Amino acid sequence: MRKRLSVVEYTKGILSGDRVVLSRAITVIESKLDSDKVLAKQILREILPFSGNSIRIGITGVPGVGKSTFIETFGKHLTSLGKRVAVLTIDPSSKRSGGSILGDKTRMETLSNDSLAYIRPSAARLSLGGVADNTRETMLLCEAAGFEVIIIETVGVGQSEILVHGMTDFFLLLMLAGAGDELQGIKKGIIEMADVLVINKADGANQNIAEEAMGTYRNALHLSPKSASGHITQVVTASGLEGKGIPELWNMISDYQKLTSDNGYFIRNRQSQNLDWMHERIRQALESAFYENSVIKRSIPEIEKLVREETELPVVAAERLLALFLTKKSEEPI
Ligand SMILES: Nc1nc2c(ncn2[C@@H]2O[C@H](COP(=O)(O)OP(=O)(O)OP(=O)(O)O)[C@@H](O)[C@H]2O)c(=O)[nH]1
Ligand SMILES: [Mg+2]
Repeated sequence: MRKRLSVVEYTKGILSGDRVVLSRAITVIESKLDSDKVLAKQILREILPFSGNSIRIGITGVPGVGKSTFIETFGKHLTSLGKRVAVLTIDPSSKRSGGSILGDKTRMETLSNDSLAYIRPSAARLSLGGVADNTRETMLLCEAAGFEVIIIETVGVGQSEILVHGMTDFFLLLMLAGAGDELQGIKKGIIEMADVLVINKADGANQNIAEEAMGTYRNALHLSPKSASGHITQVVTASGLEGKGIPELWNMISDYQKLTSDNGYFIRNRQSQNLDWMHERIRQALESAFYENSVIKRSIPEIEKLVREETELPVVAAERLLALFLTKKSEEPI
């Protein structure tokens, strides 16, 4: 294990924008060692007053939709405006292979060589919930290090986009124009979460069907209720490859930031995201305390048997186990 710095060294390094120290602090956050968990909390507590000063943008879309290419172009546009940009990824497939992460790094080569940009893929081999916790904390460190735009990328194939939506201010869904039913393949809930639908790869021979798809989605969204933010979901076309539509998207996001700051939604949303995060942590901790409790571990097979055989109602069985947990917990370390 690489030598750890002191809390003061991490804090100073991060606040001065030292990206080597930032990376090392993120490694502490991602570590599973108990000593690192303590250290991570200390660092986070120190930098917390300096965090939050950014716009957090979630970007999702199915594999191959062009996320990496888009983020590279979008990120370059932002750095050309003098903005400091951090790109974090939540990769539900990172358990499968480290290869996709490497691939992403190389694809975002121009951006990763930009002195105003910082790219950090998520640590592999963690549960999705664990990765999400790390990403939230990493985001706070990046903000304290002076990054003004935080982009969180995830592949839209499961739960991860819901997690990303729950930790960002603005949610961008990249889509492809396809033949046939334009709405197929994308979960309805995800479309409803989006602040903007971007029909990507609107270039070359694709341009026309992208415009058509835009019209179809605009019609489909026509009846959607207005979001609590006061912003109306937009549908646009773009090309990450050619840079089309990119400056317009950034303008839209800036307008959104202004609108929601003025009407109070921006801060309210962040407050409720923080509360959700806390309650989620409580749920996770209670659940693992329950299932790791030795009394529960011993009793579960027997009670499960009763439920399987229908000699006990599932609800009653659950209550029995919970009662066991609550009465025995003082005797058992949890
Ligand atoms: N024509 C066109 N092709 C694009 C565009 N953006 C990306 N591509 C191509 O689409 C393919 C996938 O692009 P990526 O940026 O890697 O897509 P991704 O969504 O990050 O893919 P995963 O990381 O696998 O989920 C590559 O071959 C790109 O060159 C675009 O705007 N126009
Ligand atoms: Mg990618």
